[in-house]
Amino acid sequence: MEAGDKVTIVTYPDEFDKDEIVGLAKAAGYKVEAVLTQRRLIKSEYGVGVGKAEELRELVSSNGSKKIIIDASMTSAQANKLSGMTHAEVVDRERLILNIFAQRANTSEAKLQVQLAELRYELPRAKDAVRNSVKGEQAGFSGMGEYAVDVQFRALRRRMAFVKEKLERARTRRDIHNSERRKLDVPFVSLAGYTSSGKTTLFNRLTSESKEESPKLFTTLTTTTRLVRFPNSRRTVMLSDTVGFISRLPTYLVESFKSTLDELRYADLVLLLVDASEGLENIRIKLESCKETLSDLEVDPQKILLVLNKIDLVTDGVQTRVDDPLFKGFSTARISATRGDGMRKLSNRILEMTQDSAHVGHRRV
Ligand SMILES: Nc1nc2c(ncn2[C@@H]2O[C@H](COP(=O)(O)OP(=O)(O)OP(=O)(O)O)[C@@H](O)[C@H]2O)c(=O)[nH]1
Ligand SMILES: [Mg+2]
Repeated sequence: MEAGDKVTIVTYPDEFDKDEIVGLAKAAGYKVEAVLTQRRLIKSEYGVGVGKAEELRELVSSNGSKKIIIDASMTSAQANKLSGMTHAEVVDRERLILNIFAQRANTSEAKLQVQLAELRYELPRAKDAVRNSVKGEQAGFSGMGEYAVDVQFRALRRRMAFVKEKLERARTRRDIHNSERRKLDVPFVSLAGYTSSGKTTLFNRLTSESKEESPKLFTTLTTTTRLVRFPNSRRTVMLSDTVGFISRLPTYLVESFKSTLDELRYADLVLLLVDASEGLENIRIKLESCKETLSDLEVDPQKILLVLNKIDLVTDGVQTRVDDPLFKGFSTARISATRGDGMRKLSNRILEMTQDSAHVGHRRV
């Protein structure tokens, strides 16, 4: 994928969706030329309606877009048809997220996880191609015969088994590593939250690390774990920073990153970060999506501390915001990870909430 490519986006007529898909396109390094909206995506032959497909053809030829991003999951047949009509490459939401992950993966485990996700993306599309080639339509792998498509499909399956095995080995290594660390009798605290909520910024502040923080979505892909020492306390905790969440993330992508996200499942405490400076509607959508992912991972809600971050940007009364019914039922703390507001209170809450899992005296650190 060439960074800097001009793209035209089609998304739903909704501010949240629009901002998010533009953010994703920018995170992939594209230059967004135009954003069109449509109430329904992926229903028809071209994904978008015929009228919209014609409008797109005109638009991309005049604004020079090399790619069209469709904010939904398309079949390969739809993508091929739309691409044929508009002479631009068609990238669906899943493919876009995969592209970002592929660019960011910088450890061997993350690379394997991305490979697995890519294979999971390709497989149903290869199945489609087999089905269509049987029907004589041959969408997907254009020009291939039934036999060739079948060979391709089998190759994908074999490759998938191979990647899974390698990941399994990486996971075993991680498990051994984790159980070694567990012997230290130090509580495990994991950062979680929507992408760009400030997890790495808080991690860096608590651990004096300098991992990359950026307004781009999905800056962090691999898990980093460090020991945190608190001033005025003899206790320490292990803190992990990991991949962020996003709404409408296909399950197989979450699945592919399971070993990374497993940190959350075994954590004694999860710090769920929320960007409190956004509009309440955005906060609600993102919080719901985080809650869903955490419950998929079977994280006990009792172990969650909701951390309202970026309060330095909140202008309309921090207290009213904190008291919003949205956050009811959660233990909350408010901070500014960049300015350092609320850090002492946060540290105390972390110590309080991990007290039972700490074994002061047995500590060997
Ligand atoms: N104003 C303000 N900006 C913040 C604060 N915390 C983080 N940011 C900014 O928010 C952006 C995202 O921060 P990151 O720490 O990279 O967010 P993340 O949650 O690790 O994001 P991913 O790794 O992409 O999931 C960066 O530009 C930070 O500088 C804060 O308390 N106040
Ligand atoms: Mg990060």
